[in-house]
Amino acid sequence: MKIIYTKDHMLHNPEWEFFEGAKVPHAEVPGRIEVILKAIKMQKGSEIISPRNFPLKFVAKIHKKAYVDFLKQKSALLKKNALYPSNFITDTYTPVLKHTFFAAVRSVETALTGATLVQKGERVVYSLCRPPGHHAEQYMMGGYCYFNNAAIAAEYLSQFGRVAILDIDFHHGNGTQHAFYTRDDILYLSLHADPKVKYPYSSGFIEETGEGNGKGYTKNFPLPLGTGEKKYLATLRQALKLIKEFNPEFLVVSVGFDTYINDPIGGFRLTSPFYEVIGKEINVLQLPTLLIQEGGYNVQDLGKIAISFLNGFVEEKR
Ligand code: Q9C
Ligand code: ZN
Repeated sequence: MKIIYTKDHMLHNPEWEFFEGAKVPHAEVPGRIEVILKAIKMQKGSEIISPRNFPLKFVAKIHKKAYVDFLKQKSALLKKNALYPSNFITDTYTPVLKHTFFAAVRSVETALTGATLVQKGERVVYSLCRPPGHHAEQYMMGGYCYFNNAAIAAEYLSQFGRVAILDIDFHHGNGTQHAFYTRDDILYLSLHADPKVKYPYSSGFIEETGEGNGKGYTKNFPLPLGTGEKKYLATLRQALKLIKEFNPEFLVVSVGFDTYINDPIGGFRLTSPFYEVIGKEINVLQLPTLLIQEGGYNVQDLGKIAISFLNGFVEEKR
């Protein structure tokens, strides 16, 4: 499998976030991607590719220019300390640092490089994006996300055919949902923790199903805290059935490993071997598939979780 990766993500290195009034160590750390990369390198059969450069016009398809310019200027102004701007930001978890803009652009390029390979006929590509993207709105950063990598990749692929997005991060992908809320050529399906109790709180409810032309092309599957593998699998199968019916040209998966039983900020009960089951279920569709890294914060276990997930996409020899 082709893996898209750049060490440039490490330049974005937030130390703290503010959670319910307390200053706590930041969960979205460079080690997350480094651990996954290390585990992949220990396996045979993967090819690590650096992302190439893309013009900012691809970012501008999803994000407002004023926001893109703001992030660029703020990043450039900073020396060492992190900043929580009072504008263009949804929460207190998503600081701007000196290299945040650069790292966020490279993360988008990691997704877009994967998208071009899938478009050219690669069956499955894994883009090791960091910072993550699915909470980023057209004019706002939030939830550790700055630019919406999955939405930008899906928008790119939609030039060539219909796209389904399956979001299996623990949190609802509010930014991705909103990017395509009125469109019928991009299906957005998300399995996530009940937003009544978990981030992003304000969206991801079952009643949100799209608007205008997009009516029926968004579907949310909120799940209670403590959800285990049996219920998760049954729900995943419902989502996959809808993707099959939609019959897309491409599949983009927002991959979060914060559904893991020992994730420090999650609340589901999935074990590492179960990620292979998830991978296998998705792979049954046999669609040109772009895997985009989103969350997952148990740095110690991310390597084995990712390998388990990728094993689901390995074709059995017959
Ligand atoms: N200190 C993604 O998984 N709330 N973002 C965390 C814990 C914010 C998660 C509070 C969660 C955002 C991409
Ligand atoms: Zn998440």
